[in-house]
Amino acid sequence: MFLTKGLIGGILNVVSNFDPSQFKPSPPPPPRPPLQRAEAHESDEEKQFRRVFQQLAGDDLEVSPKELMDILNKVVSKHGSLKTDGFTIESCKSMVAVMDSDTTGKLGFHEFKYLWNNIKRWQGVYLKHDSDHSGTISSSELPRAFKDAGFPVNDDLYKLIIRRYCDENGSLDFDNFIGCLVRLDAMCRAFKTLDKENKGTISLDIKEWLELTMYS
Ligand SMILES: [Ca+2]
Ligand SMILES: [Ca+2]
Ligand SMILES: [Ca+2]
Repeated sequence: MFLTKGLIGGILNVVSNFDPSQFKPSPPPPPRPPLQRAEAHESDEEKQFRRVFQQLAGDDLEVSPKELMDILNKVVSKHGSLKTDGFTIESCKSMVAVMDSDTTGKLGFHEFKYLWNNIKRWQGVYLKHDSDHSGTISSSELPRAFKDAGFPVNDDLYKLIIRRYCDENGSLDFDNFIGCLVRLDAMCRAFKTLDKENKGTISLDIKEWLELTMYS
């Protein structure tokens, strides 16, 4: 499941104006002024994100599922508007698995940066579409939120997502919302990688199918 550089580049370009320094767990650095942020060079941003990454990843310079769980739970604990019962180790293992392009079992710098940019973007989508400020995305808020996140999925898939990710009241809390979108995004990218001629169909043998589904 190797990702094409162009695909990642295109997505990173869309979200390149976020400020990674805001995600340093402790102590939080002062936010940079908006003008400076807009004019920052891509290379500076990358350097700055690398410094943050080194702190989060530790000596092995890779983010394990446990490290990812601790980081995300630390971040969401500072956002009262994001309702969540916390990211579980299972959901973090799954996120690492679907993002782990080079199969190291952990997230390296580029894998983590891609995930982090998406989570930041989807956090904005979550807050924007929580119309009733309940702190969760209800099944009626879900279609617009997913469309805004870049995934206009059909009714059958919505029903399936609700069944799999929503609680008994039909609401999606923040960790489930992120877990669902990370998986949806990864599965779409996996499909596109396998659909080399862009035909809209792929052909897998049992070995390829199991490799794709068992590490996800
Ligand atoms: Ca580590
Ligand atoms: Ca990896
Ligand atoms: Ca809501």
